[in-house]
Amino acid sequence: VMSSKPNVVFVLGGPGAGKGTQCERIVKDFGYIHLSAGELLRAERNKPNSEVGALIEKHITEGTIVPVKITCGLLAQAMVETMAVDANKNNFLVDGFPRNKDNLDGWNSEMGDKSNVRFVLFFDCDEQVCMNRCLARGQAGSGRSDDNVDSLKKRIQTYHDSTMPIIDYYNQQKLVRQINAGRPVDEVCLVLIIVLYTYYC
Ligand code: UP5
Ligand code: MG
Repeated sequence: VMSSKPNVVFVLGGPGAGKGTQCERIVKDFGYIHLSAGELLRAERNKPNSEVGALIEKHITEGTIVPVKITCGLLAQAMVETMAVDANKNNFLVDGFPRNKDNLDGWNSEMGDKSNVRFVLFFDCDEQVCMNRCLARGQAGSGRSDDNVDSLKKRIQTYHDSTMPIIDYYNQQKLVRQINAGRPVDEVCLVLIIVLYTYYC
């Protein structure tokens, strides 16, 4: 049972925009818990007895989006477990979600009343830069089954067709904080810190 509602910051941007890298950099100083939807899905897929592991892996390699019931369930479970250990850990960076209308609707119906979505960080990055970063990561041995040209083309297409409309939706609600993510890691991080200070101070 949640003692108080979790505060949620959604982190969106194309594949390889640097969502995970930047989230890891700010967790400590801003007291966030980082939940990557993609990481939670990969962990579920890796469980030997998962009933949805094969389904998840198919979506990951095809660059398509896992049904919200699965993803939202994993996110909600992670938040409940975190807050059960320490009720003060109630500020979450939810990285890589919601990615499409199904995700958004599912979140709103399951979590709308049980969480406070504070704002959305949008890491804006040229798609060729995104592609090159993920390919380099694959070549360096990431082991990710979607760090190859075929999967990346599909991931970028899905991002265009399905995720950009979600960013537009939050933008209309004035909830989006946009960050130029094409710069080196340290520079992006500095801009991010300024954006967060502007919000919290
Ligand atoms: N790097 C990072 N920042 C850099 C910078 N400024 N300059 C130079 N290099 C930089 O970074 C990617 C790579 O780039 C790394 O090697 C990094 O060192 C370097 P990372 O921080 O990992 O970027 P990120 O945006 O997190 O990229 P990721 O590949 O994780 O993005 P995706 O959004 O594609 O992946 P995710 O894990 O979120 O999802 C994978 C799949 O899971 C999806 O395609 C989908 O099939 C499924 N999924 C769902 O179905 N539903 C969900 O809700 C979430 C995922
Ligand atoms: Mg990531």
